Amino acid sequence: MDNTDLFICIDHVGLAVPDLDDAIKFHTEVMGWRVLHRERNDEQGVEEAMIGTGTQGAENAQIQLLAPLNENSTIAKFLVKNGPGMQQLAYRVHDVEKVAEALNARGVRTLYPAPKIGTGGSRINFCHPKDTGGVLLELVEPAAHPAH
Ligand code: MC0
Repeated sequence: MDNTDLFICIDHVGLAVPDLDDAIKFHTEVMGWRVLHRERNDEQGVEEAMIGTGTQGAENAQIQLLAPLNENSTIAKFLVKNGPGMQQLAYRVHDVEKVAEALNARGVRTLYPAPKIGTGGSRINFCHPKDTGGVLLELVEPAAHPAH
């Protein structure tokens, strides 16, 4: 299996931010992007917004702004340790279980035994940053009919 069987494209780059509204203000008013989607994910402990132009092709990567919902959130811990900045790189995949299995067989640990729910009803897992050269790599299988 080569990587074209595993990955479709870069889905998004996730940025840890202390305050979602402040970050949206910067990325829209200063950088000129638009908010494409916003949601709260209690299981992941985040309030998030997807940022982009809205006119791109479906395979153009978006920017994901991730703010912590509470101090136990992985994003809160990341902010304490590193400050605001790039927290994750997300690869879009056809089949998250198949990709996790293939990567596990190549010695890359995934964080969850089964996929969890991510942005817009997607199915997600993560590769441990210690196995990927220091990058928290998310695997995203988009929902067939994304939730808005
Ligand atoms: C931790 N490390 C990282 C890292 N987080 N390295 C690169 N990028 C990151 N984001 C490194 C630390 O520097 C440390 O290395 C080692 O990993 C252990 O870190 P820790 O500070 O002790 O933290 P842990 O072990 O408690 O948690 C790290 C872990 C966690 C990756 C397991 O962040 C996690 O479960 N992440 C996946 C879930 C997530 O990120 N959810 C928020 C986004 P040293 O060398 O110091 O030992 S939700 C999302 O993304 C959803 C909504 C979506 O897109 O659909």
